[in-house]
Amino acid sequence: MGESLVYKALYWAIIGGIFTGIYAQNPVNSVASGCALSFDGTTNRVEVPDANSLDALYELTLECWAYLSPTTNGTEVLIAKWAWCPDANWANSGQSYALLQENDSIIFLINRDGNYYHLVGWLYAQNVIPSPGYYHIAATFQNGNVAIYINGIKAVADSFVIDTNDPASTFCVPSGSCVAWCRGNNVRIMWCGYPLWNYTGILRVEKIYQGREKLRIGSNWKYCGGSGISSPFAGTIDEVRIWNYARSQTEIRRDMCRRLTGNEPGLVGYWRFDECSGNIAFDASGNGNHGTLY
Ligand SMILES: [Ca+2]
Repeated sequence: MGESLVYKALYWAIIGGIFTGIYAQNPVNSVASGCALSFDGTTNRVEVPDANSLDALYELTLECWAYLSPTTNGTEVLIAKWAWCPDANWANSGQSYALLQENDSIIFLINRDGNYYHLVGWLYAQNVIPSPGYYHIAATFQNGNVAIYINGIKAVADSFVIDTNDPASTFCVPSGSCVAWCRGNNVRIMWCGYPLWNYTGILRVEKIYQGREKLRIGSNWKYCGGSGISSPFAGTIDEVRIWNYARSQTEIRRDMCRRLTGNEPGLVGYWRFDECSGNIAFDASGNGNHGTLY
């Protein structure tokens, strides 16, 4: 899509006081949120260059506010450091972590090995977007223990450890070159290009690949058959925060309805989207992870 300054100016949506509704539910330090970013579901996205500060290894928390509707156009990306398909040079790409929406579900992905779907843990929080509205979404990872919080309440918690010999585990996705083992409806570990259906033992995604892919908000990038947008988000996103440790529910609830100073320990990326114009989303964490709007 061609872009113009006018287009970029219109790209910002003024959303005053979006935390008001949640305030009644979670009365903790609520403040007006300033501006938010409105994504068109086609090409809009924020791209942040890869940086060591955005690499997680054993712990991570992703957070944002978003206006979500229970019906999506397939999978839509909230936050992703992820390329669906390998490019010509894996050194500049890879899959690390992603937070997605798919209809009324939120999905948290961690890739242990970085290459195309090589041992990816999926955590599903299902039926958590019952109606259109603003939601606070948080996902935490700690040595394979994972959780998703909706509006500060833990919606699902599990681990990316599946014992294929456990009767509770099932071989669940025999599709194409990608296969997966599942435990219940909430956890899946997937591998592409490997006969996982023959695997017996323990599958474990206990750490995160430190890839060289950009961080993107509102889309990830695909290299399948060339460059292009994959899984673009339609809706509004605000207050994106990335932490280098797994935050507790207490911490998530304490801070979800207030502006951070940016100096909080472990905060490695913090985008308030309060510039309200222009094409740069500044990182308020002090790590210089500024994003560009497209
Ligand atoms: Ca904001």
